[in-house]
Amino acid sequence: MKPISLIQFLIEERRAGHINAELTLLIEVVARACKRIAVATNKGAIGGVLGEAGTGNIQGEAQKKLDVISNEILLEANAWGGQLAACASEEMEDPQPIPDMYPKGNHLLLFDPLDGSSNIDVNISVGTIFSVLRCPDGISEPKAEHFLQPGATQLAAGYVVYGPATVLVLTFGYGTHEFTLDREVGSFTLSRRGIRIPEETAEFAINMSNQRHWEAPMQRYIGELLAGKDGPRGKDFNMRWVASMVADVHRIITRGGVFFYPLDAKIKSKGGKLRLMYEANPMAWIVEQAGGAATTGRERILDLQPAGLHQRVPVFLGSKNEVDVATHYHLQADNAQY
Ligand code: AFP
Repeated sequence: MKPISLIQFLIEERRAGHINAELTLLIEVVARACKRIAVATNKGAIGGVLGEAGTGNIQGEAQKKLDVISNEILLEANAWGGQLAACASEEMEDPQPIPDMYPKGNHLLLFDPLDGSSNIDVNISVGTIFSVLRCPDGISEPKAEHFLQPGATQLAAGYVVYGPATVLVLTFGYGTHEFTLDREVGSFTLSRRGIRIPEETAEFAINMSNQRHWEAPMQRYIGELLAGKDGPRGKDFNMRWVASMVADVHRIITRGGVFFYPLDAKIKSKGGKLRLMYEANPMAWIVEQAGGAATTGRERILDLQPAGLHQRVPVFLGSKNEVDVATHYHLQADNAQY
């Protein structure tokens, strides 16, 4: 079968009325920027891109050099692209306006420029996560409040994994699709169309070192998985944890599984670990469009009304049946019907 390039796929989606011309170009610009980030990450130590940048971000985290480089690549590419009214990043406190010298568009772009950056120096897969929203009508200088739209209103969501292969996964609300970077040609090529996540799974991902801090329903749920076939679930479960959400989610998109970053006593005051606008929302939509589910343990993530640009939430996502069981245990504990 003749390979289908990303631009060909986007033009097909446009002809099908799933996306418009502006969104087609915007995704092309983001994909091109991610190709440049792939080149930078692949260089590793010989590119001088490893290690700390010596600066901190709005999350109070020490920035890695590649956090800063990836952020700048995405900002620069999208400044002149012409499709955006503004963008927002995990690495910046406030939204970034489009410089006046460039034409503006009516889209808002949010991104985590390099997810899993604590894994960079040890050469484990990292990635970029992005989400596209519509800029509210009549708003020429978008502020943070204009980005606070529920995940269900996203126009596009995607991530790129910089691993053994560089892979882009994308949704516009018409299924979830995967593209692999053909380094010889320099373009993303469709490698899987209409991905489906199996509803059943025997593989879970969670940072077990936080177990003592978890809520009781999470202790119960994971306890039952660990009890295996002799326990109430009657089957054995295996565990994986990469500590790069993009890599853990890509494994689930590829072979099923369930991923948790629950609320725990350590992060309760922050509302969770993962960021709603540029981690949870895009990943939730990608997973749902592939037949999976995504909740906070109590609510569907895509229905949440965001309260802040850098808001954190608990995340349960992946194979539907396991997300349902874990969510049911939390609501049961809260005496609410799921
Ligand atoms: P960094 O980007 O700071 O490495 O954080 C990665 C992340 O946001 C997400 O990708 C992982 O799932 C999660 O944090 C890992 O958290 P732990 O370090 O607590 O395992």
